[in-house]
Amino acid sequence: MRICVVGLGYIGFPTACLLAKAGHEVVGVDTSYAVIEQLRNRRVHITEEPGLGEIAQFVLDSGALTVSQVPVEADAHIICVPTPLRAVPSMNLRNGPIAGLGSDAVGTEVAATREHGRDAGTLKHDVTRPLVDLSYVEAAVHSIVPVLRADNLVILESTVPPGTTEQVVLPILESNGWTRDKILLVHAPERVIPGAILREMVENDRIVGGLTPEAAEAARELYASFVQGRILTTDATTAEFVKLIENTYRDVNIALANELARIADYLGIDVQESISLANRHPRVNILSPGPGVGGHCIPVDPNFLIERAPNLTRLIQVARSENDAMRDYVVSIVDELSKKEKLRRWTLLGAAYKANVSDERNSPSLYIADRLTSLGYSVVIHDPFIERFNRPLEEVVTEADGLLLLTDHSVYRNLDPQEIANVVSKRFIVDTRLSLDPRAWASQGFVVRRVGDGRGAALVVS
Ligand code: SAJ
Repeated sequence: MRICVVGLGYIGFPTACLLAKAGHEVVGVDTSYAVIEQLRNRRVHITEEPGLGEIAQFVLDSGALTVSQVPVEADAHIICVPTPLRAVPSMNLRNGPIAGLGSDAVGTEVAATREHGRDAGTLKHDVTRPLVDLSYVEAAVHSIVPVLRADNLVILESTVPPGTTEQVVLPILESNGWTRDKILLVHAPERVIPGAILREMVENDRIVGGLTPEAAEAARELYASFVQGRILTTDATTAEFVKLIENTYRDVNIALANELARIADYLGIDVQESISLANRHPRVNILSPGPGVGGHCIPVDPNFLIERAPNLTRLIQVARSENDAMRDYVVSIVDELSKKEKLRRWTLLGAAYKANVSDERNSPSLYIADRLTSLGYSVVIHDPFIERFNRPLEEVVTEADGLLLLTDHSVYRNLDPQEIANVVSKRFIVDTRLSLDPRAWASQGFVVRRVGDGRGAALVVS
């Protein structure tokens, strides 16, 4: 089959590579001249996903994957472009749970701009623009129109609000003469986790939602060429909804863990121990607390549901607020400790939104750094995965009054507290991920504050 993959980002590029490896003739399309040039020169632009470099090199060298800045004629077109929010609404509990998406927003189109600094957390909206930015999807659909042929398969993989395939994509095709009986239109959401994209793309079950059963069946056959998991067919709007509820489920579950962390602090117990004991129950699986939820998916996708059904998403909105509020909770812990112990210089360990990736989109770390700076602290950020924060660790901790662990990169878990103790100015460490061994650090004279461990405000071993 000849397949055109539109959008060569974290989803489109691995998809194109796997399809090419499975024997298809694949043309990868991206509007970025830089990406296309790099790939034409056989240099892979996504470097950190395990296994991707090797497969990409193989399919580029063999010619199974070629690239182009514009779509070409093909049997199938797969659209994998971003669907960002115009800004991530920051729903701070202090501002009320719905912050700009309240009942007066029902039936209106809402857009958001997040304020920075002290007032971050309020959501200002411009009622003339939708919150979700579908312009990349629309542009991608328009871009394939000139090369469409009868019975082409058109698959939208981008995460979108329920109804988008039928109410946004189809009308663009219809206005160019491609009705649903002439084209096979499908939504097949990507569901892979950054850090294990390639493995999950092959092993995970796949949801395929067709505008017609024939369309779903055609897409099922295409994915079967590289997917080992089950391929389950449904209608397009259900597939859109399923993708959103998966990420919403995770957001709500993390919000519960974060709330439990604050309760545990208040009650003087250890949330980590409590969650791990509760999870021994066969039907309980609580996730882990942390400094908040980042990335381009989980803090974003629940808003697609909130926007469509503002009055029916109270729990989802409160969960978003809880997770955002966690960042301020961390700031208040650092501020309180600093005032008590006269600490001024903080080194933040980790800027990426989660362990062992270089992605800093919506990372709680950056918000926390911003807030601490605005409170007058001197802040240094370290992250071995992000070039501008990748300085020798010894250099960034030297003369720090306190260390704040925000991302649980493996390298931090393996730090030697004794070595760090020799270079810091004062020995204080706040662990927001509950990933360090508190006794090892305390034995080197550190005062250890674990967020969610209320057994004594801080652990000190003399
Ligand atoms: N986090 C916690 N506690 C946890 C788990 C995660 O605080 O117990 C935080 C992380 O630190 C991070 C954020 O949540 O800041 C999101 O990380 P993640 O690993 O939960 O998810 P993503 O955003 O990397 O990928 C998610 C995945 N969705 C689900 O697991 C339901 C992935 O499968 C999706 O394909 C991806 O979103 C996406 O593209 O939508």
